[in-house]
Parts: sequence; structure tokens; C-alpha cells
Amino acid sequence: QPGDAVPASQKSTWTQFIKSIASVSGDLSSLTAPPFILSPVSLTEFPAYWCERPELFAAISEGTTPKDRAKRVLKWFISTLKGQYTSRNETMGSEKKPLNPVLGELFYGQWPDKNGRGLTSLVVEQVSHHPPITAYYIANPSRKITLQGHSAQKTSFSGGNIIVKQVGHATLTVTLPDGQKEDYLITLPRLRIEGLWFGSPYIELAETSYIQSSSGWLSTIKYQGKGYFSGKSHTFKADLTPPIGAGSGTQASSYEGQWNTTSKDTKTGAVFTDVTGPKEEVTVRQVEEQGEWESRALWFKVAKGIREGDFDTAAREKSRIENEQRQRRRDEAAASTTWQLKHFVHQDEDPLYERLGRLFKALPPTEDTYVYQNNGPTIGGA
Ligand code: CLR
Repeated sequence: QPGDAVPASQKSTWTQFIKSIASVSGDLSSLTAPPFILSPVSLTEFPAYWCERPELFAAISEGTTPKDRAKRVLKWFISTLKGQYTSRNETMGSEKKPLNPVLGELFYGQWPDKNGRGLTSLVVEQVSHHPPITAYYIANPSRKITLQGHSAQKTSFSGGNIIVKQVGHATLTVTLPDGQKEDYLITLPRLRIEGLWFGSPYIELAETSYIQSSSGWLSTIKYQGKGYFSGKSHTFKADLTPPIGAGSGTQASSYEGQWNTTSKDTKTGAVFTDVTGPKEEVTVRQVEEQGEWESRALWFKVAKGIREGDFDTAAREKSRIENEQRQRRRDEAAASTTWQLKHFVHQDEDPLYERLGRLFKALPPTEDTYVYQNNGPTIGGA
């Protein structure tokens, strides 16, 4: 039944909300949603999903050939999808509307060194408020692996679902024992948010995303959901193909299965990914020790209100933060200054995106980037 999962008192606001989505396509972040669908977590926390299986991230450096490493990057990437796209359903019952970060909002975290995998650290900064853009940097220095990226969304409405085009990309770099760098360009899948009518939204992935290695190896990942008559939800098929013009002895491989459970090597049947076991959430400093721009400190009262069902307090505190932001922007305009980013510098072009994107005809052919300034909290302090 329509609105089945919506509390009785919020049914009409939910209908209103769905209608407003349909008319205000582009950016959903500023739409007012009914309380039951609000999440107490800000979007600046989401880049942590990239590393909730830190051992798979670290294992990239153990690859012995370009193909082996490309396979390990693909394995790590597929293994992040369950966290990225289904974890709110698991922890909160459905997909929810995250807190819309303020300009300059920060999120720091780390995954401790365990079993020799090395310490992995995360630095996130909200680099734009309108439109919302989140930049992130993840590094495992002992394994010489870094991931840098930015994330934005363009939304539209189709067939009762929200369609989310992910704008932005990530680049992964691993420095090999001989000092050479191997780079990977990672593009992101399209999202379809289904189940809106019933008030229990969830994400399905669609279309194709790519991981292009500077060695020439390319992963082409195709996503499918449950079809009307057949098929399973959260399905993917990935082809790992050799560099253009590579000689014999360079065999392609393919992998298929479900990104939220397990997948196999298509030819051999060997297990490729298995995310049925536990993942490791990011370690974050206590709220009391965080600076005022750090996400959990900044949103503390709002998040508490949402968690405890005190939506009046949540709304009041949210307005306070937003008004303060508006005042800041007015003061800057009056003083002819602009907000200075802390950890990232914006560049109109990303040479790596252009160079690697050309190999698989990436669209758009060029994108901007946010370059990390290597000035995050010192390791151990985060
Ligand atoms: C952000 C980048 C992460 C992956 C990811 C997962 C869930 C996405 C989120 C991104 C962007 C914001 C998002 C969210 C799901 C719902 C939410 C699209 C892409 C929108 C703004 C809220 C819609 C409101 C309905 C749930 C009612 O790596």
C-alpha cells in the first residue's frame, strides 16, 4: 500500500515531499523532508565507506603484476558498495535523507594498524555548499596507497524513482617498490532510489562505471537490479580487460554476482568478493575533543534531536546553523572576501582524469578536481 512505512501523522507531508521532489529536480539537499526520513549523519561522513574493509585497500600493494593489482583494486571497489549503498537500510530501516553539510565542514577518521596492514587515515572537507560538493583523501602511508576524490549529485525524477547521477570521480595511486606510480581513475555508478511511494526508499545501482589503470588494464562494471520478470537485486558483472594492443598472455577476466553478498570469477567459479562478514567502521575522536567545524560536533544537537525524536529541537538547531552560515556569507560579501578551504585546492582540470579517461572515452572528457594539501591532522591525532 502507498505510504505503508510512513507514520500516520506524516503521511500527508510525505506525499507533499514526493511531489516537491518531482518538481524541484537537480539538488534535493535543501528540500524539507518529514522527520521519519531524516538521518542524523552528515554527507561528510560518507567517504568513510571507501575504507571499511581496510585490509582490501592495503592488499592492493601486494599485487605482483599490473593485472593482479587491477584485480585487487576492482575487488576492493566492489566490496565497498554494500556499505556505500545499503548500510542505512541496515542500520536505520531504509535509505534516509542525510544532513546537508555546511561549507567548511570537516570529518577526520582512521582505521588502526592491524595484522601489518598499516594505519589508514581519512580527511574530508565540504568544499561547496551550493551545489553540495564533498572532497576526501584516504591514505595508507605504509602501503603507499592514496585515494583522492570529490562527490556531488545531480538528481532527477523518473517513473516514481529518484535518479541520482554522481558527479565527480576518484583517483587511486599506489607507489610500487621500484618507486614507479600506478594510477587508477574510478568513475561512479548511477543510483536509482526506489520504494519512495511506500515510504521505504532503498538504492539500486544502474548502468556502467569504470576503473582505468595507467597500466592499461580496464574494469568495466555493469549494474543491474531486479527486473520485472527475472533477475536479482544488486547484481553486477565486471570485465577486466588488457591494455589496448597488449600481446598474447594477457587474458581478460570477468566476475559476476551480487555486490551486497558474494561474487565469483565467471570462468573458474572461484570466489571473488564476499562481504557477508563484518566491516570495520571508521574510528573518530570523541565529540568533546572535536573542533567546532568537525561534523559530529557541528551537528551534535541536531543529530541528538533526530535520534531521540525531538524534532522541534532538531529543526531549531538546524535553523540556527543555517542562519549562521547565511550571515557568514553576507559578511564575506560585505568584506569582499571568500571562504578559504582548509585541506583542498580546487583545480579546473584534472590531468589524470583526462589522460586515463581518454582510454575508455570517459564522459565528460574533462572534470575538475580538489587537490589534497597534505595538511590533515597528524597521524595518531585524528
Ligand atoms: C554520496 C557519496 C557516497 C555514496 C552515496 C550514497 C547514498 C547517496 C549519497 C551518495 C548522496 C545523497 C543521497 C544518498 C542516498 C539518498 C541521498 C542521494 C551518492 C538523497 C540526497 C536523499 C533523498 C531523500 C530520500 C531518501 C527521501 O559515496
